[in-house]
Amino acid sequence: MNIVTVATTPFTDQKPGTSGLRKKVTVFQSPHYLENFVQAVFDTVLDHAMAPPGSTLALGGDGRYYNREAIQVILRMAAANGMARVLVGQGGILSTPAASCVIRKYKCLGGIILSASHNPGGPAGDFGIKYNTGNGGPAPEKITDAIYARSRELGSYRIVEAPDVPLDRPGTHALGAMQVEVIDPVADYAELMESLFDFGAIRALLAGGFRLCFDAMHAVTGPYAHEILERRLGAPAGSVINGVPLADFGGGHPDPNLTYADQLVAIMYGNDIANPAPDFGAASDGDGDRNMILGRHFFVTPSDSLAVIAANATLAPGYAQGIAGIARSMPTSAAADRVAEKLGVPCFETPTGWKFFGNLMDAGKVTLCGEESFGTGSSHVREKDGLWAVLFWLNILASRRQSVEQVLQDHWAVFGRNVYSRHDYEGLPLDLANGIMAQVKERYRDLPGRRFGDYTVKFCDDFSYTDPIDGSVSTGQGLRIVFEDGSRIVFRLSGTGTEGATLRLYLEAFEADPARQQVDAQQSLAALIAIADEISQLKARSGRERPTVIT
Ligand code: VG1
Ligand code: CO
Repeated sequence: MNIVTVATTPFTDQKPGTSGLRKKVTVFQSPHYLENFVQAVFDTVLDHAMAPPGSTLALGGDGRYYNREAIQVILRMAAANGMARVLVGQGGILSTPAASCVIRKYKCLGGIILSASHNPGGPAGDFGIKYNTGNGGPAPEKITDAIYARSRELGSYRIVEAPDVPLDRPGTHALGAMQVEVIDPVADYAELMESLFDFGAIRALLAGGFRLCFDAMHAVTGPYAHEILERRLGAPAGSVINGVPLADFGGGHPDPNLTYADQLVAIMYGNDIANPAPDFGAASDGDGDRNMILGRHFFVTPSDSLAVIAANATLAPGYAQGIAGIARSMPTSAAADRVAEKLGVPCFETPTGWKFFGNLMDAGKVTLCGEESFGTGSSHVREKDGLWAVLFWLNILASRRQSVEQVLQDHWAVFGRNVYSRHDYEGLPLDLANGIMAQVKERYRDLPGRRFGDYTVKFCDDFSYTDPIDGSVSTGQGLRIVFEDGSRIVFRLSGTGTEGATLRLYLEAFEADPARQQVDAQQSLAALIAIADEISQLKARSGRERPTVIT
């Protein structure tokens, strides 16, 4: 088979963000764009050489528009770069956590995951690509920086000339000297889930009339949820909605939050006496790594979800021995810290993005990790894992025999409540967003010690992190304003968007008084919201009356 070396010129914008390289589909479709980035990945991880003999790569994506075309290109380039074998999900599909599972189980050199996660898809939507290392986790900054550097000097890429590999049925195919194994994308993952959770107890819960609704949002988790929730656990057919993956997610925004998962929210907050809302609701995102947990008429913030899972971890067989520690991203609330303290295990605070958890999990320092952005996971893989979180919750509910709301009330009664919310201002002009961040930083000089009503500023900083395992330092990870009582305001610019800038405002206040724990979060946080606006002048400067999304 013919290996061709194609001359190319570098693109200057192939810097991976919070989670891989994300651009408009049209950008990825422009000549050489995808190929350049893939060659930069191979050059970096293979150190500009060919793959070592016997190397296996895992490959799959969330099925969004351009997934199939990109898979074929990557297969041809993998063959040309000396890969011995590629494990590719049937139809080119692998959820992000399933890809992580496959990389680990089959001891792959690494994996390439095609996804722009929660970003919309379709011809006018977004596409994304990221590299995961042999531990199954997203490449750390050291590697993504090297990929970016390589992309800026690239003069050519290697690809074989060959027809498309048939991907719609499991089987093995030769592509030059490389073997392509088309694998069932669900089987390995489902088996791993059965090893962690008490499927018998969950089956009994569901058989007893407990009703659930899982919204796959026409994204990748449809087949996983049908197999695990309906087939293996016996939830009635129809418990999984929007379960057919579509290349454009049915025109929706596959982000499991109260705004975009509106169909599920309507079901869970329904008031029809003849047809009461289900006991449990959940949704997942484009690539299956995020989760939203709902009870009947009740929303669980992702920060609380992490804390509840930690506090109840030993109820699940896979965690019966207890947890080694917890890690959370900086903007995530400190609810998990309180649980860690009670359990006597360490809690780490990392920058935003799952890639910062990998070293801690590899070193055995933490078992559970979480982000406020609907991400929860554990060391069973090295990605956040949407269905895993859903199963953990079902396991907890099956053991405790309480409603979701009761579980939270009990939790807050013991640990207090970290009232939390995130306000996103999407699609701001880049200069404007940078200007607002600069303005906040400028205020740093006179903020410490200043009083705003009941709140006095204790300190403010630009969060930076030194990885306790490899000593690498990440700076500029979010502007924190922390008050004497531990309440916080954080400003941060998103690193996953493809249009303008998204400014995220994170708000957290601690409420120890059970009588006031029931108050709506936006009400409890009203004073902090006003302080954030006073400091940043966000509303006046952006001309926006309210955030695009509140979670
Ligand atoms: C967002 C979230 C972050 C998450 C990242 C990837 O990043 O805030 O917590 O790790 O998305 O999630 P940013 O930079 O836009 O705030 V996923 O499910 O899109 O891979
Ligand atoms: Co995702």
